[in-house]
Amino acid sequence: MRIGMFCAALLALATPALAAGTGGPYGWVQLDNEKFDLQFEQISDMIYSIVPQEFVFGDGSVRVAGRVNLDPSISLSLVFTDLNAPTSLVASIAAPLGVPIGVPNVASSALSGSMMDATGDGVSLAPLGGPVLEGFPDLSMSPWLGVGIGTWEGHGPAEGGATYPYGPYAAGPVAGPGPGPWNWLILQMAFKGSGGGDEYQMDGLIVFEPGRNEVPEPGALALALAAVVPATVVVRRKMAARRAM
Ligand SMILES: [Ca+2]
Repeated sequence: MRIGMFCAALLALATPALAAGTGGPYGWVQLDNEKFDLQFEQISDMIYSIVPQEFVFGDGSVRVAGRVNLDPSISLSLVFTDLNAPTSLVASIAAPLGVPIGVPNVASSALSGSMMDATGDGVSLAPLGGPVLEGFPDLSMSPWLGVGIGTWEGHGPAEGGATYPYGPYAAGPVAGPGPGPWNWLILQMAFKGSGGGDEYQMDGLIVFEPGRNEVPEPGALALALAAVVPATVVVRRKMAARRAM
């Protein structure tokens, strides 16, 4: 029941943009009912970067960075400032696979971040009915890759500016879905903030590995995780520069 409700919610949020495919990866970030498309820059045959930029919404702002490997994996780093009332954020990135993936296959995920309580009245991060981060192998957003991670976390009143870690969470490697062949990898991150200027810094990663009978070594996930860091550093540097101004 709960899974069904979550899928329905994801479909309602995700279907319009994901219906409009192009040759490369594409994606968007949405706050409540307001949405912006992400921009991508091709680095090599299989690698794209998510162009680091800031989107200013009526109820907050989101800075993004990240990387898409059509081989495939997707990393997304974002910083979300939630102004006014609590706001729902959904970010979705779809990558066409360089080579379709059948079975067997394996999937992994990782998610970590932090949350800052702007005014000291408490801060929370709430999933929108399912995991904060999940991957999908098809534009229909079904099935899941089975590596959904990220749960509710919150903290009560404290000093304004108090910052707390979120996670870290990780899942996999696990056997991914069949039968395929799958032609897409989709990363979706979705959660609700606590408003009032509270700020969320999130790093998410989804890895989908084709054609292996054995799950990859944990070290492979660690290496992939390391690729997330530079994107985050870019965002943090930009934020630091802005604050210094
Ligand atoms: Ca707060």
